[in-house]
Amino acid sequence: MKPEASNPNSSAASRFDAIIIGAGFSGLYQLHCLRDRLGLSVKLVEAGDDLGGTWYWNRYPGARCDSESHSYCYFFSKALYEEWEWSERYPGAPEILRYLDHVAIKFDLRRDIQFGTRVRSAHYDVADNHWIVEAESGQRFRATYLITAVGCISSANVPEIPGLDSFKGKWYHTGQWPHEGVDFAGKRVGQIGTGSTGIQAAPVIAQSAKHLTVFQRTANYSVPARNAPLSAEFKQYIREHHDEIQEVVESTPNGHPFRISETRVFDLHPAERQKAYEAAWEKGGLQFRAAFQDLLTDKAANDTAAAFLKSKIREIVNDPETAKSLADIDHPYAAKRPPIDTNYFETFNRSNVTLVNLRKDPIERITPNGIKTRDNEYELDVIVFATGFDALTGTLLKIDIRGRDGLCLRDVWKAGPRTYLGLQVPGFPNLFTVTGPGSPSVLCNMPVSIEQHVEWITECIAYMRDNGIERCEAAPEATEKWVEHVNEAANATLLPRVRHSWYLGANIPGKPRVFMPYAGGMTRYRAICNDVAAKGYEGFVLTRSGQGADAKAGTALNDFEAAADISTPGV
Ligand code: NA7
Repeated sequence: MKPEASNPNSSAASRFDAIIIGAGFSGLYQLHCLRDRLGLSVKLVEAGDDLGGTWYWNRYPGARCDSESHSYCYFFSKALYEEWEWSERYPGAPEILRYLDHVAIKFDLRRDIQFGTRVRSAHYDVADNHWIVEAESGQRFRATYLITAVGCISSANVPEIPGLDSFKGKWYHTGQWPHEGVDFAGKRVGQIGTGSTGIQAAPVIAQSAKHLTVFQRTANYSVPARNAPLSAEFKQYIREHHDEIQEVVESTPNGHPFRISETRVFDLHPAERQKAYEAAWEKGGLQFRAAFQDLLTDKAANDTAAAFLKSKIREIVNDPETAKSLADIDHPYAAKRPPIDTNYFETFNRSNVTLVNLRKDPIERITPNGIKTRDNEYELDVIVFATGFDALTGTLLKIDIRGRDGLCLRDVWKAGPRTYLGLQVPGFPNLFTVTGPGSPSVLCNMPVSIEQHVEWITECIAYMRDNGIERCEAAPEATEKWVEHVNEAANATLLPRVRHSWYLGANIPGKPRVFMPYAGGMTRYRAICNDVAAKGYEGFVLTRSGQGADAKAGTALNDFEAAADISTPGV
């Protein structure tokens, strides 16, 4: 179908087969699949002025991906995989943007993307079986299928600390970083937050700031990333081993290009275990987690990793009080997102860096001149909020999404997100969510999760069109069962035990505490999704033109239980 002409000033809706929201990894591939494989008319709308998704916004100092570059990319095109050359073990934000630009050029994607278009609402019109998507500008689009590709960590969280308005200096959130950069030379900088972002940013900010004060609420583990330029041999290995690397990322639970050891912590004597941890520390990055199979399922096993990592902090950091605060970690290793770093703990040995332990001396307010804690006052020129995101649901719920019978997604998810496979929500026909809550998403190397979701959605839409199906909607029973399974998978790990985790929504005041990502592992999840599709989209209500619902809601229910052998870790 040919789209109607799109006039940004017209309130009449432009019609397409599909609207995609978001031009990051998900949206770009979804556009390619729907337009070039299925031949649909597609419009992709994006709030930013260019593509990149999370990498468009997150341009803070030190912004770098924690997945290794040869796995942080698309696998669907072998030619693309082989022609692109990564320069370092982990790709920095600018290199990822260059990669996505290359993808957009190679597949001629930009012509169907409208930038600078933030979606305000998406309402389902039952009579017409169309979604009406409205931008903040008032421009409207109509489409049969609506695919949200809005990212999991795209809604910046600036905490409500009293007095921010009175601050005379400048402040920035890492997730909304000015594209022209920030000059810290001669500045007294305060950084709030020590998650993955803060741990990347602090060492870089410290190099140019006059003084950096890091405000730490929850101490965090970190493993050296051991980033380095890729050798010519490794680049050649990447070029020549697309299939093998793809096989590994698609058959490991978290989508990374290395396998998790099958050894359990207590299979080894303490001295051998120490050697294994030392070797994993030397390898660096997220590979540390792969040292043992049971780190995320057995607390006693995890305690040994925690003790090792805390001892490393004490070894690296010279000042005993600072080391004590940095190593005072209250949660199991990797039960929150495990950061990796380049000289994070070493940064606290610099004479221009100070750590403030907010557990002992909490922030009271921001003043015109800086930050006032209970016992001290810190004079600052710049405040950097590395305070994370309203993750997984925040961006979706900012859009006024209404389904059948006026159902509002904000109401439906009041007590926490409920989805079928993280892909659909009952009451919202033909609305598909790429890496939505209830799918592995942030527990997996994102592009691997994304490719699986986008391909599944594409095949589902192809099936609908081949079979004269107008509407596809998650069935309530299948959704209930899936939510139960998501909880069961989470409870088989240590992850839900961390009370201050953003996986649980705990970083956002008032957000319901629900474990949002699927912790059963990408491999298991992929098998479940394939099985659902092979059985004619079990658990979805499919409606043919002029007919009633072809519901297959009941039949999938036992299958999760069969797939749900969660005795092997999924994270
Ligand atoms: P995170 O992991 O949510 O980290 C945010 C940090 O900010 C964390 O240390 C928080 O402490 C801290 N924080 C949040 N609010 C406050 C307030 N009000 N006061 C003091 N400290 C606060 O976000 P990141 O951006 O680091 O990482 C998100 C993902 O991006 C990451 O997993 C990667 O996938 C990329 P808390 O732990 O809540 O006590």
